[in-house]
Amino acid sequence: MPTSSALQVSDEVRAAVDAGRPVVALETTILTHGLPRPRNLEVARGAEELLRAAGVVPATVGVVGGRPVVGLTDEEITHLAAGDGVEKLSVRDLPVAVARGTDGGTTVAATALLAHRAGVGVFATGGLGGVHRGAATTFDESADLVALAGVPILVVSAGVKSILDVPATLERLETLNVTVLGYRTDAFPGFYVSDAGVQVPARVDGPEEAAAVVHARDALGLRGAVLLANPVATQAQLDVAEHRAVLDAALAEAAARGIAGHDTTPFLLDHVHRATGGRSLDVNVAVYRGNVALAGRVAASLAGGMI
Ligand code: PSU
Ligand code: MN
Repeated sequence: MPTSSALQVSDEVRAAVDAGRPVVALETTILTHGLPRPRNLEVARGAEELLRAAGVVPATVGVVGGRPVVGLTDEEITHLAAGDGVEKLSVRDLPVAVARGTDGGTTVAATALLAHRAGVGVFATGGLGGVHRGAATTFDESADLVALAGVPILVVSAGVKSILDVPATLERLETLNVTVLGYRTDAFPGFYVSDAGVQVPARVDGPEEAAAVVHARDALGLRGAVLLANPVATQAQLDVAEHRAVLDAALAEAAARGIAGHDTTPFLLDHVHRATGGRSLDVNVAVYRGNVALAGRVAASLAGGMI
C-alpha cells in the first residue's frame, strides 16, 4: 500500500498491518466536535481499550501540528480532546491543515482515506454523515458519502443520524456504489433509534458474513466501501416520541439561527444532547461502543482469527 510522505503511521499499527493482524481505525471528529468534554476523552480511551482487550490494534486517526497520524498516542488523543482551536477536518480541509500546521479531528471521510493509505481495512464510527434535510436547495451532503465511494474500507456505523434525510442518504449511497449491509437487521438504523423507517438492501448475521462480502468486493476489483449498519438495541434506544420532538426543535433552532455548512452536524448534536438531559449522549456512547466492538470482530474475521 503506498503511504504518502505526509502521513505518519505508528510503529504498532504498521507492524500489525504488515503482519496481517486485526486493526480498526477510529475517527476523531466524534471526539473533537461530537461529544462534550470530558466525556469525549473517556470515550476515545474506552474505544481503544475495548479493542485491545479483544486482541485488536486501535488506529485512532487525526491531525497533530499539521501531521496526519494513523495511530495517535494517548498524549496526542488527550491533546486533541482538550483542544480549543482544534478544527473539524474533512478531506478538503487536509491540505490547508498540513500546510498551516494545525490540529484537527478527522471526519469519516478524512479518516477512511488516511486509514486506507496506511493499509487499515476496517473502521468504526458512531454515525456516518449524510444528506442533510433541505439538501435539494442547500446542496449540503456530507463528503463522507463521496469519500466512501472511492475508499475500499469497511465502515461500521449505526446508520446515519436521524438529524439527516435518511431515505435521501440511502439513495445517494446507492448512486455512489457503496455496499450497505444491515447487521442482524432488515431496517436501516437511525443512530439514536434502531429503525429509521427504511429497509437495507442486504443483511448479514455475523462478522464472518460481513468479512465474506469484503473478500467478494476485493475479488471483484471494486473500490468502494462496505457500510455495515449496526443498530442500537431496541431497549437501549431513545424514546421514539421524545426523539421526534427533540429533533424537530433542534432543526427549528438551527434554521432560526442560520446554522449552515460544516457547523450543522455539531450544532444539532449538541442541541439534542442538551434537550434530552444527556440521555441521547448515553445512547450515543453506547452505540459507538457497540460499533467499535463489532468492527473488532469483523477485523479479526478478516485477519483469519476467531474472537
Ligand atoms: N455523526 C455523529 N457524530 C459526529 C459526526 C457524525 O454522530 O461527530 C461527525 C463525523 O466525523 C462525520 C462528520 O464524518 O460529523 C460529518 O460532518 P458533515 O456532515 O459536516 O460532513
Ligand atoms: Mn456538510
